[in-house]
Amino acid sequence: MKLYFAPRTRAIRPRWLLEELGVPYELVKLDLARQENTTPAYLAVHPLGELPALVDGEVTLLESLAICLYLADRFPEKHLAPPMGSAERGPYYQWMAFAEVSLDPAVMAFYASAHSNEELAKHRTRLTAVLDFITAGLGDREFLVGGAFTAADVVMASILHLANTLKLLDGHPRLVEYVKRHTQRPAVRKAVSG
Ligand SMILES: N[C@@H](CCC(=O)N[C@@H](CS)C(=O)NCC(=O)O)C(=O)O
Repeated sequence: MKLYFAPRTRAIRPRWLLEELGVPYELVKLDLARQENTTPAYLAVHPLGELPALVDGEVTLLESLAICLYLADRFPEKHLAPPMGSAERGPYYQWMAFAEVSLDPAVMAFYASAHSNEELAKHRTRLTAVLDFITAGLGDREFLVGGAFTAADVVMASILHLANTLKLLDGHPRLVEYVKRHTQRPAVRKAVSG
């Protein structure tokens, strides 16, 4: 299995998950500053020249969320996804999708973009509603789904970590705790190294 990767990108999410799974994989590092993601060789893997991409035998996969869903199911014995058809499978899909489709854009609205005060207030209202929903969903639990760490925590904590770095989690102390707890995992240290 080959993961195309660059530091400080969404490729950290599948790399973190691969480290949690503890399965062998080849890390192919691309230097974005040197535009190694626009070579014909990489464009043959990912036509948009974006990271991450995963190649697993005959399967080439794009989109960090799809790669995380695929990897967690690919190794069911590692228990990083609730069993297919179980009651926890629904909330697992919900949190995976909510993190990517609702939280990520609400955070990215504050990342390196210029907005009028009016736009900023709109983005802030939206982000607060999104963060309130996650806080309520998490309740007093350590993990998003059931009583165990899953790939949903990898995706959610990765995005919340960026939000925390941008100081967007003030007022959501439970989420700050959640990010701190999960980003201290040994797999994260490996995923962000080198
Ligand atoms: N929705 C895609 C987004 C992929 C994406 O935009 N990746 C960025 C890094 S986070 C990238 O490769 N940008 C290319 C560049 O900066 O030149 C995913 O989650 O995989």
